[in-house]
Amino acid sequence: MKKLLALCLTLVMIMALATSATASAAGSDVITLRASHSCADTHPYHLGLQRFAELVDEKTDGKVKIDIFPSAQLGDERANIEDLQMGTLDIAVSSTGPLGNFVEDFLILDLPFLFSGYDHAHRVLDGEIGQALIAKLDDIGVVGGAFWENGFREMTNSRHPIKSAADCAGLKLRCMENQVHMDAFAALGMDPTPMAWSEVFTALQQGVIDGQENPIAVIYSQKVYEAQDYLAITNHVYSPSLILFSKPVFDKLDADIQTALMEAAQEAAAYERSCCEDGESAQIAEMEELGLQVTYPDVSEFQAAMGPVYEKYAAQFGQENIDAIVNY
Ligand code: EAX
Repeated sequence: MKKLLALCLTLVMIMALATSATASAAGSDVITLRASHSCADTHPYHLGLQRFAELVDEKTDGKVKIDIFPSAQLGDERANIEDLQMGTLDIAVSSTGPLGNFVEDFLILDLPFLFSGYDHAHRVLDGEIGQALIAKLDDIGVVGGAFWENGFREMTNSRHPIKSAADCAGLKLRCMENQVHMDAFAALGMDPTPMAWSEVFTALQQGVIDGQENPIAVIYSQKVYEAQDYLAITNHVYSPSLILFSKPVFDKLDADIQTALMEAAQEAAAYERSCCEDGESAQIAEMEELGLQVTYPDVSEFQAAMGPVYEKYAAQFGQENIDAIVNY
């Protein structure tokens, strides 16, 4: 039995080494790192990774190449994080939504209406509050490169237009695997249904769920409007993303390559964020042209419904930590 266990462990290690950071044919000295994300190859995650790859190529004089795999080809966000921990995936760009399942402190970022706008979110995440969270990733076998962006999340559905918070009641809404989001949507009388992103479009088409919520760049690039009739601009949660490295892989790289990866991750952040923000208005207008009915409900009603959520999470995170973000 012990021999069998030893053999299995050996096989796992060989697979991890073989499937992760790949030094190509002997003598070429080129290291190829595989990068995964769950969105379309026109989404800012992909554009940001392309910019990241260019910067890494420049900073390493061509010694490190980045192979990008979009559309959850290498797994959804939660699975990607697990693979980074094991060293079977080198790099992933993920929203912070699933991260709360690995580092509970990240859940504070998911509180509805916590951030007043993009500038506020960037100040917090790029300042000591965000950087302290990134440092905690080391404990779970992941190296945080930099906060990138997913964006402010909006609601789509196919039952009826959302013109007020009351219109949310009864809607079966797909959400990320994130307890704060589930509590927030339940507070609006919705039926929050956690589901991996790659399964959502089919579930919408089949009517298994009534709607979903995501930033405009995701709704647009994934053509969610082809499976939905209504879009409500609620900005109910600001969703950060992160470019993440596998710690088992990262720690094996030379110091100069580690520095190049971290610098490229940080330098690509501004570009990736602009790709999320700059296109929003035009993308909303184009989707409206394509038949999506867009509403702009009074979000103060949504905020008022979040009282119990803030009460619950003030006890968990500490009111002083919530205030520190709100007032940053
Ligand atoms: O990270 O799962 C989600 O709704 C995420 O926002 C999406 O995959 C982009």
